[in-house]
Amino acid sequence: MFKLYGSPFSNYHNKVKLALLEKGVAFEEIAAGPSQEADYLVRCPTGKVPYFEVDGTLFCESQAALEYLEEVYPDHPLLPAEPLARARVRQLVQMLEQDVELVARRLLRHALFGAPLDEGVKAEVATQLDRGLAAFARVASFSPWLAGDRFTMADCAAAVHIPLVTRLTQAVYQRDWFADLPVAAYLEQLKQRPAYRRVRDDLEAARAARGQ
Ligand SMILES: N[C@@H](CCC(=O)N[C@@H](CS)C(=O)NCC(=O)O)C(=O)O
Repeated sequence: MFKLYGSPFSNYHNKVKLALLEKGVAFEEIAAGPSQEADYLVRCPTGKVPYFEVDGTLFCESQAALEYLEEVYPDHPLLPAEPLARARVRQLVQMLEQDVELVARRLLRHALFGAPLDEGVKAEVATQLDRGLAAFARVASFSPWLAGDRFTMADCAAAVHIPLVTRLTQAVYQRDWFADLPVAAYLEQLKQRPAYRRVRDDLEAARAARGQ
């Protein structure tokens, strides 16, 4: 049984959960971390969420989990069959995470928890988002899915990262960096998928339980 440790508040946790649900893989979801405590770091070396356990072996990094799931559970594929098409899906995931999500993440403590935000950081993030989103827009097809006519692991990433990036940037700049992309229709189409609805419903329930 695949064990998913983390929290429905984590977009990276939800990316893996969405892939598990899309593929129909049985899994156990266990509340955990993040933490820099020594006993947590033994289980998850980054101290982040999510992390995973398969037959007693622990590992972390959401993309490693998606690749593992794809190899072990080839049914309901989240990668195309053809190697170059696979490379283009992986390119989308990496660009979205490295050049968009990780950049916007620098706003998170301010946008969600009211921590101070340095004006220099604010300006730097805006510049990097302009570049990151422009690059992403050059390769994302939205026809109707990110990499074409099949739902892929790039959509597992986009489904959870786009709403967070939108939330963070709206809070800090009152600007929608996705305005030139068909993101509203894309998110609407995601809602037709039971796996995505389950991930969203679990997040809403967790927020309600916290009074958010
Ligand atoms: N590259 C990691 C990123 C995981 C990540 O950033 N998780 C966040 C929550 S969404 C976290 O645990 N943050 C706490 C921290 O950075 O200490 C992955 O793909 O799993």
